[in-house]
Amino acid sequence: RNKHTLVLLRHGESEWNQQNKFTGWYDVALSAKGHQEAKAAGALIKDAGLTFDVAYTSYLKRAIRTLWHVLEESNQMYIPVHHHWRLNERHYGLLTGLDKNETVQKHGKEKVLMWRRSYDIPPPQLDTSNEYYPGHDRRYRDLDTKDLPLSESLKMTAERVMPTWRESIEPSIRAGKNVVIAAHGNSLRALVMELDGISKDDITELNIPTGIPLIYHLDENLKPIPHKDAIAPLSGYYLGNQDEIRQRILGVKNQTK
Ligand code: DG2
Repeated sequence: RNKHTLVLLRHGESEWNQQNKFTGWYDVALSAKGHQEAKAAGALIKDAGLTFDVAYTSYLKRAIRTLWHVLEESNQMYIPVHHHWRLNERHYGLLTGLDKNETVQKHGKEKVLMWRRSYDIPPPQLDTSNEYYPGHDRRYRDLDTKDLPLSESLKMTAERVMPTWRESIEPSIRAGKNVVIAAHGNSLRALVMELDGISKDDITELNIPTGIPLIYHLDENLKPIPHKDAIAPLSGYYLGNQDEIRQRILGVKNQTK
Protein backbone atom coordinates (compact mmCIF):
# COMPACT_ATOMS: atom_id res chain seq x y z
CA ARG A 1 0.00 0.00 0.00
CA ASN A 2 2.89 2.34 0.73
CA LYS A 3 3.52 3.96 -2.63
CA HIS A 4 5.37 7.17 -1.75
CA THR A 5 7.47 8.54 1.09
CA LEU A 6 7.42 12.24 1.82
CA VAL A 7 9.69 13.91 4.37
CA LEU A 8 8.70 17.19 6.03
CA LEU A 9 11.12 19.14 8.16
CA ARG A 10 10.80 22.30 10.19
CA HIS A 11 14.15 24.12 10.23
CA GLY A 12 16.47 23.80 13.22
CA GLU A 13 16.20 26.32 16.03
CA SER A 14 16.68 29.89 14.76
CA GLU A 15 18.23 32.77 16.69
CA TRP A 16 14.76 34.23 17.17
CA ASN A 17 13.31 30.86 18.27
CA GLN A 18 16.10 30.82 20.83
CA GLN A 19 15.29 34.37 21.95
CA ASN A 20 11.57 33.48 21.96
CA LYS A 21 10.60 36.15 19.42
CA PHE A 22 7.84 36.00 16.80
CA THR A 23 9.58 35.61 13.44
CA GLY A 24 7.31 35.01 10.45
CA TRP A 25 8.93 36.36 7.26
CA TYR A 26 11.94 37.90 9.05
CA ASP A 27 15.03 36.19 7.61
CA VAL A 28 16.83 35.12 10.78
CA ALA A 29 19.77 32.69 10.88
CA LEU A 30 19.91 29.33 12.62
CA SER A 31 21.31 29.36 16.15
CA ALA A 32 24.35 27.19 16.94
CA LYS A 33 21.91 24.65 18.38
CA GLY A 34 19.80 24.91 15.21
CA HIS A 35 22.79 23.99 13.05
CA GLN A 36 23.36 20.95 15.26
CA GLU A 37 19.69 19.97 15.08
CA ALA A 38 19.76 20.21 11.29
CA LYS A 39 22.89 18.06 11.07
CA ALA A 40 21.37 15.52 13.45
CA ALA A 41 18.25 15.43 11.24
CA GLY A 42 20.49 14.69 8.27
CA ALA A 43 22.21 11.87 10.16
CA LEU A 44 18.82 10.34 11.07
CA ILE A 45 17.76 10.55 7.44
CA LYS A 46 20.98 8.90 6.33
CA ASP A 47 20.68 6.11 8.92
CA ALA A 48 17.07 5.50 7.91
CA GLY A 49 18.25 5.10 4.31
CA LEU A 50 15.91 7.83 3.06
CA THR A 51 16.81 9.07 -0.41
CA PHE A 52 15.47 12.12 -2.24
CA ASP A 53 15.06 13.10 -5.88
CA VAL A 54 13.97 16.69 -5.33
CA ALA A 55 13.74 19.19 -2.47
CA TYR A 56 11.43 22.14 -1.81
CA THR A 57 12.07 24.95 0.59
CA SER A 58 11.13 28.55 1.33
CA TYR A 59 12.88 31.85 0.60
CA LEU A 60 14.12 32.00 4.20
CA LYS A 61 17.64 31.01 5.14
CA ARG A 62 16.78 29.08 8.30
CA ALA A 63 14.89 26.54 6.16
CA ILE A 64 17.37 26.65 3.27
CA ARG A 65 20.38 26.15 5.56
CA THR A 66 18.60 23.28 7.32
CA LEU A 67 18.00 21.61 3.98
CA TRP A 68 21.67 22.07 3.03
CA HIS A 69 22.77 20.39 6.26
CA VAL A 70 20.39 17.48 5.67
CA LEU A 71 21.52 16.99 2.10
CA GLU A 72 25.16 17.29 3.07
CA GLU A 73 24.92 14.82 5.96
CA SER A 74 23.03 12.32 3.81
CA ASN A 75 25.29 12.75 0.74
CA GLN A 76 22.53 14.09 -1.50
CA MET A 77 23.69 17.63 -2.26
CA TYR A 78 23.31 17.03 -6.00
CA ILE A 79 19.51 16.95 -6.09
CA PRO A 80 17.52 19.89 -7.47
CA VAL A 81 16.25 22.35 -4.85
CA HIS A 82 13.19 24.50 -5.56
CA HIS A 83 12.69 27.65 -3.52
CA HIS A 84 9.14 28.96 -3.14
CA TRP A 85 8.05 32.07 -1.28
CA ARG A 86 4.77 30.20 -0.78
CA LEU A 87 6.51 27.85 1.66
CA ASN A 88 7.58 30.78 3.85
CA GLU A 89 6.47 30.93 7.44
CA ARG A 90 3.10 32.51 8.28
CA HIS A 91 3.61 36.30 8.35
CA TYR A 92 3.33 37.45 11.97
CA GLY A 93 2.35 41.03 11.12
CA LEU A 94 2.87 43.51 13.94
CA LEU A 95 4.02 40.73 16.26
CA THR A 96 7.20 40.26 14.20
CA GLY A 97 10.24 40.75 16.43
CA LEU A 98 8.26 40.85 19.70
CA ASP A 99 9.06 38.62 22.66
CA LYS A 100 6.41 35.88 22.92
CA ASN A 101 6.08 36.03 26.71
CA GLU A 102 6.08 39.83 26.89
CA THR A 103 3.27 39.71 24.34
CA VAL A 104 1.36 37.36 26.67
CA GLN A 105 1.89 39.76 29.57
CA LYS A 106 0.60 42.65 27.47
CA HIS A 107 -2.35 41.05 25.68
CA GLY A 108 -3.17 37.96 27.77
CA LYS A 109 -2.61 34.28 27.15
CA GLU A 110 -5.91 33.68 25.38
CA LYS A 111 -5.41 36.38 22.80
CA VAL A 112 -1.85 35.32 22.04
CA LEU A 113 -2.97 31.71 21.71
CA MET A 114 -5.57 32.88 19.17
CA TRP A 115 -2.89 34.67 17.18
CA ARG A 116 -0.49 31.71 17.35
CA ARG A 117 -2.81 28.78 16.92
CA SER A 118 -6.36 29.70 15.83
CA TYR A 119 -7.27 28.75 12.30
CA ASP A 120 -8.59 32.04 11.02
CA ILE A 121 -7.70 34.92 13.36
CA PRO A 122 -4.71 36.79 11.90
CA PRO A 123 -2.27 38.68 14.13
CA PRO A 124 -2.54 42.51 13.92
CA GLN A 125 -1.49 43.82 10.50
CA LEU A 126 1.55 45.95 9.88
CA ASP A 127 1.38 48.79 7.38
CA THR A 128 3.48 49.17 4.27
CA SER A 129 5.89 51.62 5.89
CA ASN A 130 6.86 49.02 8.52
CA GLU A 131 10.41 47.67 8.14
CA TYR A 132 9.01 44.12 8.13
CA TYR A 133 6.66 44.73 5.18
CA PRO A 134 7.82 42.21 2.53
CA GLY A 135 7.39 44.82 -0.23
CA HIS A 136 10.70 46.37 0.89
CA ASP A 137 12.59 43.14 0.24
CA ARG A 138 14.09 42.58 -3.20
CA ARG A 139 13.48 38.84 -3.14
CA TYR A 140 9.71 39.44 -3.34
CA ARG A 141 9.87 41.97 -6.18
CA ASP A 142 8.02 39.71 -8.64
CA LEU A 143 5.03 39.13 -6.37
CA ASP A 144 1.69 40.84 -6.90
CA THR A 145 0.98 43.38 -4.18
CA LYS A 146 -2.05 41.29 -3.17
CA ASP A 147 0.32 38.40 -2.36
CA LEU A 148 2.49 40.50 -0.04
CA PRO A 149 1.10 39.79 3.43
CA LEU A 150 0.49 42.36 6.17
CA SER A 151 -0.14 39.45 8.59
CA GLU A 152 -1.54 35.96 8.08
CA SER A 153 -3.79 33.52 9.89
CA LEU A 154 -3.20 29.79 9.37
CA LYS A 155 -6.09 29.87 6.88
CA MET A 156 -4.42 32.61 4.83
CA THR A 157 -1.13 30.71 5.03
CA ALA A 158 -2.81 27.54 3.76
CA GLU A 159 -4.36 29.47 0.86
CA ARG A 160 -0.93 30.45 -0.43
CA VAL A 161 0.95 27.24 0.53
CA MET A 162 -1.44 24.81 -1.15
CA PRO A 163 -1.04 26.07 -4.76
CA THR A 164 2.63 25.09 -4.57
CA TRP A 165 1.66 21.72 -3.19
CA ARG A 166 -0.87 21.11 -5.95
CA GLU A 167 1.11 22.57 -8.85
CA SER A 168 4.69 21.52 -8.03
CA ILE A 169 5.07 19.09 -5.18
CA GLU A 170 2.13 16.76 -5.72
CA PRO A 171 2.97 16.18 -9.41
CA SER A 172 6.57 15.32 -8.42
CA ILE A 173 5.35 12.75 -5.93
CA ARG A 174 2.91 11.28 -8.44
CA ALA A 175 5.77 11.02 -10.93
CA GLY A 176 7.49 8.70 -8.44
CA LYS A 177 9.96 11.17 -6.96
CA ASN A 178 11.03 11.08 -3.32
CA VAL A 179 10.40 14.56 -1.96
CA VAL A 180 11.77 16.44 1.06
CA ILE A 181 10.25 19.77 2.13
CA ALA A 182 12.22 22.01 4.52
CA ALA A 183 9.92 24.74 5.80
CA HIS A 184 8.42 26.26 8.94
CA GLY A 185 6.21 25.55 11.93
CA ASN A 186 3.09 27.14 10.48
CA SER A 187 3.59 26.59 6.76
CA LEU A 188 3.97 22.88 7.65
CA ARG A 189 0.92 22.99 9.94
CA ALA A 190 -1.05 24.31 6.96
CA LEU A 191 0.25 21.48 4.78
CA VAL A 192 -0.39 18.60 7.19
CA MET A 193 -3.81 20.03 8.01
CA GLU A 194 -4.73 19.44 4.38
CA LEU A 195 -2.83 16.14 3.99
CA ASP A 196 -4.33 14.60 7.12
CA GLY A 197 -7.71 16.34 6.94
CA ILE A 198 -7.21 17.82 10.43
CA SER A 199 -10.16 19.87 11.73
CA LYS A 200 -10.01 23.58 12.60
CA ASP A 201 -10.37 22.62 16.27
CA ASP A 202 -7.71 19.94 16.29
CA ILE A 203 -5.16 22.04 14.42
CA THR A 204 -4.97 24.46 17.39
CA GLU A 205 -3.30 21.70 19.41
CA LEU A 206 -0.67 20.87 16.80
CA ASN A 207 2.88 22.04 17.47
CA ILE A 208 5.77 21.00 15.24
CA PRO A 209 9.26 20.78 16.79
CA THR A 210 12.39 22.19 15.13
CA GLY A 211 14.79 19.96 13.22
CA ILE A 212 13.00 16.61 13.46
CA PRO A 213 12.16 14.77 10.23
CA LEU A 214 8.45 13.98 9.90
CA ILE A 215 7.93 10.98 7.65
CA TYR A 216 4.75 10.35 5.68
CA HIS A 217 3.93 7.15 3.85
CA LEU A 218 1.33 7.85 1.16
CA ASP A 219 -0.83 5.47 -0.83
CA GLU A 220 -1.39 5.71 -4.58
CA ASN A 221 -3.98 8.46 -4.07
CA LEU A 222 -1.49 10.38 -1.88
CA LYS A 223 -3.58 9.61 1.19
CA PRO A 224 -1.38 9.28 4.30
CA ILE A 225 -1.08 5.78 5.74
CA PRO A 226 -1.15 6.09 9.56
CA HIS A 227 2.09 4.91 11.13
CA LYS A 228 2.29 3.11 14.49
CA ASP A 229 4.53 5.84 15.95
CA ALA A 230 2.34 8.68 14.66
CA ILE A 231 1.35 11.28 17.25
CA ALA A 232 -2.31 12.28 16.73
CA PRO A 233 -3.64 14.08 14.76
CA LEU A 234 -0.76 13.33 12.37
CA SER A 235 -0.48 10.11 10.35
CA GLY A 236 3.20 10.74 9.80
CA TYR A 237 5.83 9.95 12.43
CA TYR A 238 8.90 11.72 13.71
CA LEU A 239 12.30 10.09 13.32
CA GLY A 240 14.28 9.78 16.54
CA ASN A 241 13.85 9.31 20.26
CA GLN A 242 10.08 9.48 20.85
CA ASP A 243 10.27 10.72 24.48
CA GLU A 244 12.61 13.53 23.51
CA ILE A 245 10.35 14.45 20.59
CA ARG A 246 7.31 14.72 22.89
CA GLN A 247 9.30 17.01 25.18
CA ARG A 248 10.29 19.20 22.24
CA ILE A 249 6.68 19.44 21.04
CA LEU A 250 5.68 20.57 24.55
CA GLY A 251 8.52 23.10 24.47
CA VAL A 252 7.02 24.75 21.36
CA LYS A 253 3.60 24.92 23.00
CA ASN A 254 5.09 26.45 26.17
CA GLN A 255 6.78 29.34 24.36
CA THR A 256 3.76 31.38 25.43
CA LYS A 257 2.97 30.49 29.05
C1 DG2 B 1 7.90 30.59 14.25
C2 DG2 B 1 6.68 29.88 14.74
O1 DG2 B 1 8.16 30.15 12.96
O2 DG2 B 1 6.19 30.48 15.86
O3 DG2 B 1 7.31 32.63 13.15
O4 DG2 B 1 7.92 32.75 15.25
O5 DG2 B 1 8.92 27.82 12.30
O6 DG2 B 1 9.92 29.79 11.19
O7 DG2 B 1 10.42 29.29 13.62
P1 DG2 B 1 9.41 29.24 12.49
C3 DG2 B 1 7.69 32.12 14.21
P2 DG2 B 1 4.87 29.97 16.62
O8 DG2 B 1 3.71 30.09 15.68
O9 DG2 B 1 5.12 28.56 17.08
O10 DG2 B 1 4.76 30.93 17.79
